[in-house]
Amino acid sequence: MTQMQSNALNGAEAMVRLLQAHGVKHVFGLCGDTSLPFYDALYRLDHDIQHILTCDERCAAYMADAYARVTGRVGVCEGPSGGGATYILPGVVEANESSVALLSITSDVSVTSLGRYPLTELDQTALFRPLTKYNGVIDHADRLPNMVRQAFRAMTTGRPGAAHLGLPIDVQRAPVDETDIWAQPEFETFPAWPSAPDPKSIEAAANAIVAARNPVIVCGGGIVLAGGELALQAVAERLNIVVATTVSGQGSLSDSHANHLGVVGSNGGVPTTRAIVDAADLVVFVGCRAGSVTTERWRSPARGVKIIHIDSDPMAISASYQTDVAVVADARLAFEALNTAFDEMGTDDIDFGGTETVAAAKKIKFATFDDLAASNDSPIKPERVVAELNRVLPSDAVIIADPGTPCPYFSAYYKTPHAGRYFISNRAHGALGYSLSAAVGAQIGRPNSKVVAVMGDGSFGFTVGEFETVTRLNLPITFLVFSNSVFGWIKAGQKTGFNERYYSVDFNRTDHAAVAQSFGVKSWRVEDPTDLGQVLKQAVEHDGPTLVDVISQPLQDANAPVSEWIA
Ligand SMILES: Cc1ncc(C[n+]2csc(CCOP(=O)(O)OP(=O)(O)O)c2C)c(N)n1
Ligand SMILES: [Mg+2]
Repeated sequence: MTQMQSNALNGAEAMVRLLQAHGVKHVFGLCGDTSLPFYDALYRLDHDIQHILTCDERCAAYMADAYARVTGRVGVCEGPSGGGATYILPGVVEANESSVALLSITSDVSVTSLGRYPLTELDQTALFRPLTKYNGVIDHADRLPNMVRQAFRAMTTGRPGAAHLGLPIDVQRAPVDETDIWAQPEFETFPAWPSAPDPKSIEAAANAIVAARNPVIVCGGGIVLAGGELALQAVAERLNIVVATTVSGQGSLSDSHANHLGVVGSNGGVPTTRAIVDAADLVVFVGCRAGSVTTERWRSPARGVKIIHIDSDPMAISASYQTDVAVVADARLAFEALNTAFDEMGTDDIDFGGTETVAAAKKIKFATFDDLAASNDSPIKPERVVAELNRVLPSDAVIIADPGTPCPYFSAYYKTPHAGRYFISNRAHGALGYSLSAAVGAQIGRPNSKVVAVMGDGSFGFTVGEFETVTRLNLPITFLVFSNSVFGWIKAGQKTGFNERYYSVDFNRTDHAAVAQSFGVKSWRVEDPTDLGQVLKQAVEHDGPTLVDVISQPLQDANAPVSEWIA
């Protein structure tokens, strides 16, 4: 046992105090041997951090990720060395590549035991290196405070992202000077220290926009992350420009806004909305990587179209398209600067006819959707599910959509009445099994909102164990399963791209309602579409966790808003 100096905390206590100093209120995680001093510090010290015990470190990271997305605060997860560290990785990389501030703390074997085969030894620094913006195992207690601050600075500034800190058990026991416990207050939320654009780049962007014939703005996640919704709306309205979003960019404008075209790209886009991007002579990408899904494998927009790209991360700009005007800046500050530039230029005589274009495209898009949504066929069509949920959910509901049927269907057709963060999908890696646990983080971050997780039956199998956490905390989340007993997205790929050679994609039907019920989740199974509306209403209004198992049309047979199964 280390002898403590009088003005010293031990490393574990210092970690708790530093988290507290950075405004952390919730930590999601799972215990382990090497974490014991840290847990003991959480037990003994007086603080306002709530630890949420999970059933799997992967789920802890997904919870922290969704918590960060709905609160704008740093999400924190933790797990033990070895297996805990390897299990936590999927959530860390998802957050990092989705520009979400997430701190992953993993305890570690003692520094002094390295190389002598202590149980769970692993090179954790190497493990997390490609997944994080900041990463390090704290090899000496004196370095602990500064490394925590570095992690928070990296997560919250510039392009936000994930950090990993390894916390060896001997460092948890070693003394740390109390006077070194302090935090930079701006790092509680992200983006911190947002960067304003170079005025020359704004002038060039404003000139290029007013000179265009058919400009379209395509928003990635950057607008909502930066809180730039109102500034975007002002630009869109004053010039009457079409605004489209990526899957991650949903909420940049309200879905009911007349300039909002909706989601474009191969997952959630439809031919009529793609045609509008294809007709553009100028595309303004904002907070968007212009990756394969958004651009339909870099075909929409076509090469040669004039591009303005606004992003806080210069690495995203001109990665795929030669760019005419690059604006390296926070999306909110960039749009505020554009508004000022347009004020000075005077734009009263400019009208790009965006609302008319959007109205015409949406009429075509929703005509087909509305027909299918009214169908009383069984198995139940995904369109019917989206339409019924849209009817029963309150306007501030948060939807979390997994890959498979949920992501394209909710992206294309669910209408969120407000701008802001009301839709979440794990689009960086699209790993199955995100929404069930992400819903826990979202519900804890927004305790007064209705949170709904929509998943395929494949995703259900990945993280079903987390229902224990849900019922232990009695979170009033509604889970919806598209039960089609198939990895439908992949079967659709085999159908369209491999001449219907179906191979190893079908599986047994699970009684998801019975499984969830056994955890204590109030559950229903729905086979008849005419029952769906009233069951969903009951589920959504119940004051505890609920699940609705929908026997649904397999994705490969549906009229999915997907143009490329191999994204
Ligand atoms: C962890 C992980 N493994 C594999 C995949 C590849 N994948 C993408 S969609 C999909 C099928 C999804 O099946 P399900 O959840 O049942 O939804 P459905 O497509 O049937 O609606 C798979 C396997 C993935 N996204 N994530
Ligand atoms: Mg399925």
